[in-house]
Amino acid sequence: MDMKAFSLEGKIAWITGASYGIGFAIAEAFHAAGATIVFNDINQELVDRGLNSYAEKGIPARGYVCDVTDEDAVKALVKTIEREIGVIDILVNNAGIIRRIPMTEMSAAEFRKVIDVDLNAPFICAKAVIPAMIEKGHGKIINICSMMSELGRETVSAYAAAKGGLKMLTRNICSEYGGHNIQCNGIGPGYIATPQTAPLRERQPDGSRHPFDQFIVAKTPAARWGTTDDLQGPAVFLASDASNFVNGHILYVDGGILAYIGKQP
Ligand code: NAP
Ligand code: GCO
Repeated sequence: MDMKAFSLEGKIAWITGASYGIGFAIAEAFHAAGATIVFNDINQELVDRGLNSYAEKGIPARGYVCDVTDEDAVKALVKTIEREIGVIDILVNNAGIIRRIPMTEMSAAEFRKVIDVDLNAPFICAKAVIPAMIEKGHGKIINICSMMSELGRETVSAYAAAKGGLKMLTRNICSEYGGHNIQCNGIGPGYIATPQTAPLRERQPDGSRHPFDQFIVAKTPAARWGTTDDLQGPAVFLASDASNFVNGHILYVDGGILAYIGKQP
């Protein structure tokens, strides 16, 4: 096999919400594999923070302010990227939010907000890049799903509904555009140590570990939280020609959580 199939040399990758965390780690890996990195985030402060972090790693990334729920802004950004850099070969729908609120206490507005960022926005971004991908003859779309694409738990009804929907949007983009040599797959991270999950790992006042932290380690056959680095290899694979016949698949990168019934009490 020609290992160049894993290379992203000459590809342009747009990773949404990639100033830090999972998106940043994926961008870092794409750069190492040869891609040109473009990212956006919700405000200038985050974009500047991202640009500094990329510069520190020697990655010449281009960063833009864009709210991915705003269809006009997304369309304008895609046009700008096409004009200033070139046609996007790889889109990673990474931007996301979570609200941990018991369902009966959650307002419809709060529920809608999560659906808007975690489900409607990937639709908006994918829709904006697909026409040029069709014209170019290929494209890769990677949707960042979740354990909550498969599982539920207390307080995350909106997030689970959105990430479950994102799994099916992934399969539908594959179904609708696979014939144009566009592969749309998902990555389902397990519990990854990022600011998003920091509240679940906070030390207790007596210095002991958060009960949820202990629960997750017990529920994960790998017996640890994931790191953002754990997602890099899978992301490069799904962005590269090595996965050209993988389509509509959700690759769970979870240390085995979904395979495991849990420890007998
Ligand atoms: P994150 O806090 O979810 O980072 C996502 C980034 O997206 C942040 O910079 C965020 O800005 C930005 N963002 C939010 N709304 C946006 C919008 N409307 N337009 C543009 N950007 C927006 O951190 P993460 O943990 O790295 O998560 C990345 C993705 O992985 C998310 O989709 C998340 O649901 C998913 N995920 C995370 C885990 C985990 O364990 N950490 C596991 C599975 C899946 P702000 O900082 O202002 O919010
Ligand atoms: C939670 C977590 C999650 C994770 C992740 C799991 O409160 O249960 O925040 O939902 O972030 O998406 O894959």
